[in-house]
Amino acid sequence: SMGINLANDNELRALADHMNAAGSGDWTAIPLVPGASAVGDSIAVTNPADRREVVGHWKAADSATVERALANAVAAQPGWDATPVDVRAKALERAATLLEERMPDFMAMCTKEAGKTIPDGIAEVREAVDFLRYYAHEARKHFVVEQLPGPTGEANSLQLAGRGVFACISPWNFPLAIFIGQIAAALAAGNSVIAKPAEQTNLVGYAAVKLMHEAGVPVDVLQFVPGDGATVGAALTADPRVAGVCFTGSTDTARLINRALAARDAGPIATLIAETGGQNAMIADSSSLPEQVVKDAMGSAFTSAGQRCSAARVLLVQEDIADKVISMLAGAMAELKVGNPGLLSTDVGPVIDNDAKCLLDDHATRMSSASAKHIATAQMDADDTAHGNFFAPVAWELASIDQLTRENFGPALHVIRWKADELDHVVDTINATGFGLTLGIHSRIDATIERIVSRAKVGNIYVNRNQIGAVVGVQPFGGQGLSGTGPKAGGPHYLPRFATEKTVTVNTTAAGGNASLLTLG
Ligand code: UN1
Repeated sequence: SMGINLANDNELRALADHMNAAGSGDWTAIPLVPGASAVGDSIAVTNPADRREVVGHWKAADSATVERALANAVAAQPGWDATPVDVRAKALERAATLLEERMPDFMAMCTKEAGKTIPDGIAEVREAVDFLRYYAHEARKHFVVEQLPGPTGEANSLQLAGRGVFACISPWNFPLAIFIGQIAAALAAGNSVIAKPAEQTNLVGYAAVKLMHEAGVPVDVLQFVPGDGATVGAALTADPRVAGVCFTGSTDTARLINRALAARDAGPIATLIAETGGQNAMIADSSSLPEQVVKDAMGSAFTSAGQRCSAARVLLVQEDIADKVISMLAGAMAELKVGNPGLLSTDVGPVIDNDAKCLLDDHATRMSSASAKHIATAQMDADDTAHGNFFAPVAWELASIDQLTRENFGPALHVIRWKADELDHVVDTINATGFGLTLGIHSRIDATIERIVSRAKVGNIYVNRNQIGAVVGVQPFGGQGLSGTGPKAGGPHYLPRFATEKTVTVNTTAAGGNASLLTLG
């Protein structure tokens, strides 16, 4: 087993039992749009670990519902923007407390709808809570009138306000954490929000929005519009009433959204905040510890079944230690437990759906015809995995990172050897992928670490540890190039991007007349 170290095993077991009992599997999700009339057909949601199990149902928003949501959001936004920042922040903090109280229920939903393991479910709820508290804190910091220096006879100040209506379009791989994180940031900044979850995870999204309402966010200020990208997503991004889009997902979809925003011929120039894909590498030199390299590479590649944009896809090992690392990797992969994500003993659960599995199967086929050398495939118990979307963790050895032509979103790791004089070249080949999200470095030579850090064009660098699981407020997360627009989620520059800025300059001399009596702040 990959080694889940929690302080108290009994507590964890109790949480797991409670979680599995809570998962009654009768959840529903419908649009949450005040004043909208009937919605369409009921669509079944099945458990990714066992497609025979229906865990709930959802109904998509039709175009009239989207139109109603837009009208509601436009009408509600000025009032929310005028609400004191402390009131907005307190609503987020109440939501954080409610989420903590209901952790087992949300974990159960994450497991049943998204195939999350128990440790992943805990991390998911924890991260959502952290986002709520962090953006509440950041809002209180940023949404004050800031006095700026100026010449005598003049008073200058700067203040932030919401942009208007934000569309938050979020991914299935963090159906609670990223979903809530986007919404919390947009709301904290004084925007009204129309939230569209990934189609695979409407149930978690619906429950999260209900909880936000319960915490005090008005129902017109945060609306929920489930549906597919081609209808709901396209309607939102084309509409001039949407001032900004916050998106996490594939690079291709981000381009699609960007084109839709650019094609508008009315309304404001819309803001796009996008967090997208990666081709993330871990570099290990001959001074690194093979045991630690293998542990951290596996943790980064296979946790969450590799379904993180931060996940390691490529392990670049200096040739002196490559044979040792590869044989230890094969040995450790033989110990992985793949199967039911609701069991504490499971390391790797299913991938999200059959399409995801097919893409990974295609990749495996391409790897075998591309003269990749197979290193290892984890064992799967045939009975445990027969009815789910399971893809066994796999590792291949490649000659070059150029053999990876797309992001493979699952538990697939690729190992490449490099020679002592190739360090700069290795970093250049990683940069040449165009992605720039996470990078792992394993070395005990400071000069080597510094050389890689300065040359790499990536957003998050992790040294001598794993390269996933960025902590909100501590490790601001986000990349560059094909990996996203920035600013980093969970970082100090994130909230201002959701806001407009207003500078006020007042003549405070006698000639300024009454204006000099204005109180600024
Ligand atoms: C994503 O996978 O879409 O650091 C991004 C991490 C997470 C990654 C989130 N914050 O692993």
